[in-house]
Amino acid sequence: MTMVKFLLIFNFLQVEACLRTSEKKLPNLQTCTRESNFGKKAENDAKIVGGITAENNQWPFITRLTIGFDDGQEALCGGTIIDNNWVLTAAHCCDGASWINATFSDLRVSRTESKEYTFRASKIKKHPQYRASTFRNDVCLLKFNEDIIASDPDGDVQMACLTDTLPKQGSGCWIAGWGMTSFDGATSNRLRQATVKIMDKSYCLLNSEYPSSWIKREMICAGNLDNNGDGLTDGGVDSCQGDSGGPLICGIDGKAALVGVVSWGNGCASEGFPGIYSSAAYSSTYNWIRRTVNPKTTNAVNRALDWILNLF
Ligand SMILES: [Ca+2]
Ligand SMILES: [Ca+2]
Repeated sequence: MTMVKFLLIFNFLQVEACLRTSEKKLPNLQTCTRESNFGKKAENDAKIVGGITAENNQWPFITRLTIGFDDGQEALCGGTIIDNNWVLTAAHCCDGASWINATFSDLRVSRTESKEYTFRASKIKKHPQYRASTFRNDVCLLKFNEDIIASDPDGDVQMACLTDTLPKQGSGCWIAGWGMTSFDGATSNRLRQATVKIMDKSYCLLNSEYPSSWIKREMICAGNLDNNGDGLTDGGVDSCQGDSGGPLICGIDGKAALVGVVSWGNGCASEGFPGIYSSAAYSSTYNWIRRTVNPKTTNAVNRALDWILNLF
């Protein structure tokens, strides 16, 4: 594999990741609250409200991001609501952005639905150790002055649950995003979802064609396992385009746990090239998210560490 291919892959995934539609629906999972995600109490004590029903608003915590650049170009990404005022997305979605709008309660891109609403991020905070050349720490937090949750009179918009638990090899999880075939919004698509299987790092390296040095410890491989036994992770049947920055959700203890963020991969549903996600559960990433959203939850040492990290 050459550097040229890497550059091509990089360019491709700057704007899109690959989603395959699936018959399998997101199951009933509980969503979370600010207190359960960022409160001082242990997560196990969290009071959980709301829930996801199969029929109605399966992805209450997803948001569609419009990324604006100084030259007038716009790009599309996904994001996940993790607090009343915060959304998590991929750092490569935030790179070079002059503004970012998030649309909530959205289903179709082309149509302005009666329930959807859009806010502009007031702060864009890339992970201080994000590296564009390697996609390391490809996570970014967006702050909103408005209360995202309270702004929905129907209660359909909710937040996903943070977790520091990585599901086991082969666990079934879900991804979603808005497929687009052009940046100008002329081509519309509904929110799509797909099921993926979580892979251990060792399984991913053994059964994929990615050079091992590309898969960093804060990344997660997910996709189809090698079901046909040829030594390579299987490709998908249907290919389509989705969004970087969107959620990788797993059911953990009945909760909709945000395990990862759509980051990069080679092509759509290619054999031997599972999708690569930034882990939101990896300890340093999980701690950075918590520190950034609610500095009060962490002690002075962690705040100092965060300050130092932000120097780089
Ligand atoms: Ca819409
Ligand atoms: Ca295979």
